[in-house]
Amino acid sequence: MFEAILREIQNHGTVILHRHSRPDGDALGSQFGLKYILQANFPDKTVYAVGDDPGNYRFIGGGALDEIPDSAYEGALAIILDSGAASLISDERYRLAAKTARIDHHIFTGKIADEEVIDSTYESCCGLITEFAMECGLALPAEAAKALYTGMITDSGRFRFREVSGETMRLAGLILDQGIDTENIYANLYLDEVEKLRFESYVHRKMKISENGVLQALQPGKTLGVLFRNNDSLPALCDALLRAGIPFTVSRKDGKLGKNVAKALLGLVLAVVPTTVVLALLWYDNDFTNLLSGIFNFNALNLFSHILSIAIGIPISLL
Ligand SMILES: [Mn+2]
Repeated sequence: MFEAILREIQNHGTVILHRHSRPDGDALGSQFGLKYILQANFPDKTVYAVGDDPGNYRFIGGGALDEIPDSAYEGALAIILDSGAASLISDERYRLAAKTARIDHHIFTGKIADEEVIDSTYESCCGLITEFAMECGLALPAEAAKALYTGMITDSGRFRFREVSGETMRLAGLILDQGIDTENIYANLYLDEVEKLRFESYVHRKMKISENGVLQALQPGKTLGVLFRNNDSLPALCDALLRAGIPFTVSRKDGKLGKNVAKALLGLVLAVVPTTVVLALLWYDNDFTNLLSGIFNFNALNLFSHILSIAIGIPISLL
């Protein structure tokens, strides 16, 4: 299924590899896996891997993304990996390339590149890249195997997801045959999961079992909001909740709106009560009006407008 893409690779001196922004293990694994495969099998070609910061997955490919000028795209082939939509692709300069190709395992929603291999039966894009190497009879260097295996692990939830098929494991088996240090990969992957541990401990502390043995819902309050704001591991956190069997909703506002409404109401009460008292006195008691006019040198109308603006201003400023 990769004949057309292989032909394009053979026909171009420069190949530039793109993947989706905010990359996960599969995006970087397929990008660097393919980079090392191409470098090992086509030593005369220039191969670049471009895109935004690899974040926690820096260990894949040593985090060494290439900084290239626009001119590098002249006459080049750009290959887009693990990207289901054009808007997700990191570095939109792939459009400058003479020819584009895409290899992806997301559900097809529209053509992006000139040549495409899209197969959503593959659990990871790394699985597709492994298939590409096998089908085209290309050598699979150990560093490529390591990158590809990492993507297979992360996109399959460490091979735990229901969708993991015999094919997933056969491809993983081919990768393992290249002699990679899986312990090192797992050690790197678990490094970024401190936030997840913290979250899980929060869930364990908060969860309650009802009389009927039903796990009660956790109220996602401030703690959840803080965790979500401070890290990118939303999928991991949801995964932890799902595994704990806890129903949940995610709100961006953390109930902030409710708090503001309460504050405004309080302000209104604080402002309206004294205002009403003063206005009532002004209305019914001429002595009071004269007294205030004497002290502040205000006439009643002036004073009334001042009090009114304060009464309206306080609740508005609290909103
Ligand atoms: Mn993927």
